Amino acid sequence: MKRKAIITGIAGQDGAFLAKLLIDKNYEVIGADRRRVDTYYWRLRSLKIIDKIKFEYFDLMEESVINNLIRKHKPNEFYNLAAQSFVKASFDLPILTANVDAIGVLRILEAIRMYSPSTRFYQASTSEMFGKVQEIPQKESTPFYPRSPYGVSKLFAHWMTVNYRESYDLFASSGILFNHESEYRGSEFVTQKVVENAVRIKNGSKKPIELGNLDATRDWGYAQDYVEGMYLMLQANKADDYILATNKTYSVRELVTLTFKNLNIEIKWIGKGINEKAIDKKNGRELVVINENYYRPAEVDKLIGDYSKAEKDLGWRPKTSFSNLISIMVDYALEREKFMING
Ligand code: NAP
Ligand code: G4F
Repeated sequence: MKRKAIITGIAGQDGAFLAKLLIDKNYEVIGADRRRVDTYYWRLRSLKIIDKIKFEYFDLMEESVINNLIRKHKPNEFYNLAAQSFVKASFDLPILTANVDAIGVLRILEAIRMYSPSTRFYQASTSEMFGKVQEIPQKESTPFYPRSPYGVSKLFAHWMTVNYRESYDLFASSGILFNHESEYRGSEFVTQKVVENAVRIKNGSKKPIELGNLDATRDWGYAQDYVEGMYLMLQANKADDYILATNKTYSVRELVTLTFKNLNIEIKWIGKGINEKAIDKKNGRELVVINENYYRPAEVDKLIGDYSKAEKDLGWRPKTSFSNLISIMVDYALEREKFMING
């Protein structure tokens, strides 16, 4: 018998990589999502797995759909990757974010408890829950201090996952994942925004990249490595919470410098605060300027994760360095731009 897994958010970055991993392991994969548009599935198409997935309509706001989905399939594993995942947007959409990212997860846990208590559940928790960090590096035992409606909502979902594990003996694990990026990252996140716009500049665009806080530092890994960790969490002997991270951190400024270096453009930083900018060392052209609209009402300044528990219990460790990650993203963006220009 094939094992069956439901993946919510299957059309997103992690959903696509996880679906590929499970299909390669001969799982029956049910993709739970809320649209039926060709362009929506570009990641699944690019990975050549779209024909191997069965799709079901799903929205984290829609309780009856969640109940029916779990009652119908009673999957071996349920990976909840769906979320309003953009931190900046959560300041403008706090109620929607809480409804989707917090209560939505409770809807799934309740459905599993009622209709399929042997289903193993994975919750996509986040380093954003550490927010104003109380310890460096952050471990599973580090106290949380979220700094955005997104972080607060995810923290509710995290504790609900722990609570259902302890109260009802569900196999419910929470993966506290630090930032992970890839060629499939959404364009609103800073790595992809920098990579795509730097490639356009390389190809002749005169428009400088507008960014917010350059001082924020993130522990950036490669998404393909991280979905392996999700899978391992649900194969373990017992459910638990695990950090997946690289234990290295870089600033947004360093991200920009490295991206342009990959495109053979050497940059120089000049000015301070909102007047800081990056210029091309060769000709003085402006490449990056600050736009205050990209600042957040409250910021998470320094994220760096300790993944030693995942390494010890699951045998997981990150395989891709930050510089390899940026090379992968730049190469893919260059190819895509070529395709867009030449057809
Ligand atoms: P992503 O690319 O933004 O994918 C999120 C998916 O969730 C999208 O397919 C989105 O569909 C779907 N979604 C949004 N609202 C929904 C709703 N109400 N009902 C059903 N589906 C909905 O995110 P990702 O980077 O793959 O991240 C996967 C998960 O890990 C998310 O929960 C995220 O919060 C969490 N996480 C990510 C990172 C990271 O660095 N990538 C780190 C820690 C945790 P639409 O396109 O229709 O909106
Ligand atoms: O790329 P970001 O938008 O990612 P952020 O906020 O760290 O959230 C991502 O990682 C979380 C894990 O920690 C996930 F839970 C979440 O779902 C998402 O995947 O921003 C990274 C940093 C921030 O400090 C931001 O202020 O980059 C800074 N930044 C500076 N200028 C910018 C920009 N971020 C964006 N998106 N756009 C800018 O122009």
